[in-house]
Amino acid sequence: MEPVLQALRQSIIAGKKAEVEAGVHAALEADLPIESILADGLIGAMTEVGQRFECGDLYVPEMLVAARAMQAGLSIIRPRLVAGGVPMAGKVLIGTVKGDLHDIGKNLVAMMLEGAGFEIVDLGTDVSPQKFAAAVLEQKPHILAMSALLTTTMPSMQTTIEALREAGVREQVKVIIGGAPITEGYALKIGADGYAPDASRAVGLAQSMR
Ligand code: B1M
Repeated sequence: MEPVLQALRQSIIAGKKAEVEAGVHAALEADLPIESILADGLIGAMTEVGQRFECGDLYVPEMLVAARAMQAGLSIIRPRLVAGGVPMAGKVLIGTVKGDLHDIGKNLVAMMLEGAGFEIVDLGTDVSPQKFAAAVLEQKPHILAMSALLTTTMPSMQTTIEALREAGVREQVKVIIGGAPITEGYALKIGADGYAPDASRAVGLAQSMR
């Protein structure tokens, strides 16, 4: 890996926001591909943070500081991720499910979809099934995209699909899901219309639903 990306990773893991911002600018000035800055630098750092957390080498506060530093880096490349989209590919309502505060992956998916020309309505994190259903009624999106990062919160995706049925709007919207613990099999099991393992494949999936 390029030394500039190695350094960027270390700055994220150490939670040094100013260093991360400088590192992203340095990577852009070195003309490194945006995909590599994202995958090897930013996302790679969060994978390492997760591994260190599992080993007991890092704790929640450090994980939070690393996440903030990562988001600062992400916001610098945001204009490049969202540039050049064809407007109005469709409307996507997106959110992280109830009880779940992880939003980096969800934000990335939203940015990439926006870059592909989708109009985004972001409900944020900790979104209850009732709130998702009410927003589908009100916003009339083509697609509802849900994110979950915890095995304990993923069942809320199924509850949300049930809430859509109860509100009589299940047939009006395609439901797509993703997040680290989610699989294709889980999507099938709960009656979602599709699953994407990462942000770029979420774009392809959303495009295939229009
Ligand atoms: Co949390 N956390 N966390 N955490 N955290 C994980 C998820 C964990 C795997 C860490 C670990 O143990 N290795 C673990 C979950 C274990 C499990 O459920 N099996 C965990 C835990 C346990 C917890 C707490 C319970 C810790 C505690 O308090 N004891 C707690 C829960 C809080 C809550 O939500 N109620 C907690 C808290 C936090 C922080 C707040 C400190 C922070 C989040 C900050 C934030 O998001 N603003 C945090 C972080 C940073 C992580 C890790 C380290 C990194 C997550 C991340 O941002 N990854 C994570 C470990 C890991 O995932 N390796 C971990 C980068 C991001 C780009 O990837 O989100 O996977 P990801 O998104 C990808 C794909 O999944 C996909 O595309 C994205 C881009 O390619 N995708 C979609 C995501 N959503 C999609 C939706 C789609 C399609 C694709 O729709 C169609």
